Amino acid sequence: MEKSKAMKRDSIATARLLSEALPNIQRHDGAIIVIKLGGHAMSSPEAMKSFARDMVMLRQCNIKPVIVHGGGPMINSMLEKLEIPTEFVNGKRVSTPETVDVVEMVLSGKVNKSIVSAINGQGGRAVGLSGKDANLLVCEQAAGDLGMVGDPVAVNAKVVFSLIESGFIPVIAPLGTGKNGETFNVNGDTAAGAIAGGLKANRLLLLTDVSGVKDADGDVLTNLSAEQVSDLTEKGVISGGMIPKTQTALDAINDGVRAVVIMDGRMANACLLELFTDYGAGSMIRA
Ligand code: X2W
Repeated sequence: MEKSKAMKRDSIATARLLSEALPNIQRHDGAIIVIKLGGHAMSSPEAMKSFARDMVMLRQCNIKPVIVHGGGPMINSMLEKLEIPTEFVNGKRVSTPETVDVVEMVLSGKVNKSIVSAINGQGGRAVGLSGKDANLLVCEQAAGDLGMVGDPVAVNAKVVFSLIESGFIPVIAPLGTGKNGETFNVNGDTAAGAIAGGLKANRLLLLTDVSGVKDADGDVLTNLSAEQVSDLTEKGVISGGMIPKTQTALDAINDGVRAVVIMDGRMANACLLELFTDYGAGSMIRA
């Protein structure tokens, strides 16, 4: 008896919650949302399951998620097993041809397919591909002595549009193709920004392991203009590992993405919180 009363209370609260989400669901109707899922945000099977459920929920509400993933920690552990040393310069992995082989094996093989399986396990229809498929992400060698690290120079988004239009959820590994057929290792944030720009996405969500862009007192700044981001970077308030993320955001906005959100992907239902509630999550950057 007591149990059924509690269940009734919970169900009434759930129904109210769903009803309250309607204006936000309508606001994003038909929107293309690019989501960067970093390797750190894939820490446990539970986190993956919850993320996958959120993606299926978005698609069910006629919002079109496009996932670009990382997998840095998984690449590290495979390189360690194979006793191949690795180092990062300014957040990018110095990549010999041997390293790129391992990166492709880990990202396109294991990581990409585990995200696809997680989404399909929740009733979604995900299709995995990499930036090499249909020349989605054409790259040039990045400046500096980084080896086979690529900077995107062109995005051929047609394959992604056709998957979206057929009702699929594209899951993209951050590899790129060179003009002479080379394989490039692309930083996951950079790839997500370029793809969001190529799709003219309504929003880019960068799921990270920090709560957002912080001011000098350490408080999260919830709304920022591109100009404020440049200003805070000049003043040194935005620094270190946040710079590649804010730079990705500025580049994406410059390419026509409407808004970029830098947020903590470790929070349960982070994407739903951002898109379906008035509270939102993390730091939103707009033109
Ligand atoms: C990255 C690609 C994976 C990635 C790497 O080799 O680690 C470069 O650094 P996270 O999990 O998003 O960090 N590529 C050039 O970005 O993974």
